[in-house]
Amino acid sequence: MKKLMTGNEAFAYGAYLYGVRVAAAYPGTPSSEILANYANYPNVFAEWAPNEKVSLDVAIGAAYAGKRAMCAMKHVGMNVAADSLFYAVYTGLKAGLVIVCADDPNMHSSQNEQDNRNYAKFAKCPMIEPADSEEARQFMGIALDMSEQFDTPVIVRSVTRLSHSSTPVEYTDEEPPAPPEEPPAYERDPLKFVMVPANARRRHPVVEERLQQLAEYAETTPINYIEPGSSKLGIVSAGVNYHFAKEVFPDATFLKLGMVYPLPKKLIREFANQVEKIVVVEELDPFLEEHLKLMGLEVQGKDIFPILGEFSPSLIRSCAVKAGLIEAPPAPPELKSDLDRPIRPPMLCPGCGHRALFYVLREAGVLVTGDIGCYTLAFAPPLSAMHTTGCMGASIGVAHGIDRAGVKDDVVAVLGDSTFLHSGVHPVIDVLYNQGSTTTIISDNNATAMTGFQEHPGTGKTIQGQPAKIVDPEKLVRGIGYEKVDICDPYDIDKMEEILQDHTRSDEPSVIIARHPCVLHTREKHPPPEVDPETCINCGICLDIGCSPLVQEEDHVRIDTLLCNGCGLCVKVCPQEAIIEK
Ligand SMILES: Cc1ncc(C[n+]2csc(CCOP(=O)(O)OP(=O)(O)O)c2C)c(N)n1
Repeated sequence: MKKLMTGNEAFAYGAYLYGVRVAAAYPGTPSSEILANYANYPNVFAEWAPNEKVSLDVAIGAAYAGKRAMCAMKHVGMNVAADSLFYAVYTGLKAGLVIVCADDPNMHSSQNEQDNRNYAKFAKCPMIEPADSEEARQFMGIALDMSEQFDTPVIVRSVTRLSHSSTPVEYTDEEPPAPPEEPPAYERDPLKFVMVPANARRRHPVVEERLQQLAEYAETTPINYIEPGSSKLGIVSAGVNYHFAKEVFPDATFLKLGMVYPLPKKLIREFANQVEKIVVVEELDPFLEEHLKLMGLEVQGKDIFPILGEFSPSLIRSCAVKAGLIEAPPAPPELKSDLDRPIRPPMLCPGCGHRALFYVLREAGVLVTGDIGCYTLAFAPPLSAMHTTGCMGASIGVAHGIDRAGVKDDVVAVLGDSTFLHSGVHPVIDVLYNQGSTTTIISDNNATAMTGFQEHPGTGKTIQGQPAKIVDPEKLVRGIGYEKVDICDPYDIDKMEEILQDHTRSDEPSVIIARHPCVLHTREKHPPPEVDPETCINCGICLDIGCSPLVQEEDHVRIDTLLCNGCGLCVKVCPQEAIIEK
């Protein structure tokens, strides 16, 4: 039977269907739902790891032990996991290992739009790229078989459009066939699995030979194929862009590449011989285009289509018309453009603890090196209270660097609880060890809120909702050696201000845990306060906390009671006492 599934649901289903029994991930849009869905299948082990590198090591360990394994991550997660990817390519495994990695063209929810196909070439690791949910299911099986046949991890690439769109998938309710028998005990094989230089030197030629063999495999695998059409135009494409390009060039000859690394040179030449003109339709980098050009083929690609952002059939069509590849289609019916829609910038939720913290930080005038999570929204006006943000875990090192550069401002690093456990622990060690004085503020809402409330080592629950040991950030930093540690609910503004002043004036490295549970998670709500229009002098100070229920009327501020969470922050900041708690 057929079932409508998102790409992420299909990756999870394919993993289960083809015998993955251990999987680990750290959440990140657009990949988070892969592990969340996989964890619902029976007789599997699934875990949220504190970061992507750990998740990959866990999956590698399972594959060393002879169990098919998966890990999943967003594209920037691969930067964190890369060290492990590179060694696993050298060691190989005992059972299939698939890394599902989801790129985010157009940066719908990311700090960059890196093209992770480059990782395949860089790490010398095969990569396949499904075009829809059914292929996402099937390619999981193909990747696991390929992994075992060639003794290598295999990367399965997704993009936001595939991960989050639904298309039909061949589905059965029956239990999948049992995975291959497990080895009775761990087979020790240090020559293969201990990557000291002497062993690694022996493994490198294996990696190079394997790549040759994979290139041969790419010639005959059914996931790479030529779709005959007009000889006037040949389109090379992979992934979701194959479907987009089919809409725009229905008559062209297509080279559909399911395997994007290594590439099938003979098949490419066979295709090139059948067509007069070759055009590569690919998002982001000219990855396929450069490979084809290196083969000496005359190819068009990035001279027609942008190197930035996400493609769509309409974008491909308009570029193709401009390049004279197709006639301009009849004008489509008038649609309202994006520009006609009211612009609604993302905002912290009413009642969010991050808002109270950043209000205090802004009022104190400190320099804030930020991190990635819901709280990053504090950079935007009217809060305007975050001054750097790079990648997860960067806040603390950057603050320490600014401090060591001799800057006189008070500098604090702010990061969330999930981010702290992902990549904040090593930088707090660095500050302590190198006698820095940086104040690190963990804005602890007891959730990985930004990506959908996934559990993490601090929440006390596993992915299955089972109770787990709580990794307490306070105990952790005290255990490392921090002596100046305070915990405060940021809604206690006076106390928060006092602690902040005490920490920033001190030369000691320190940690403040600003703890207020995420209100979307706890669903806690209080009666909304009321504005007394007679007392309100319309000074706008309350509006500067950037809380959406506060609405500017002609001569006073009004509170939208439907949106208000009743947190009372506006009551505290109003100098006129015109906002009254009920
Ligand atoms: C390397 C990497 N992995 C994953 C993500 C996706 N991501 C961004 S922030 C974040 C965690 C947010 O949780 P937390 O730090 O607790 O802040 P909150 O959103 O709860 O305020 C995640 C998983 C990312 N941007 N980079």
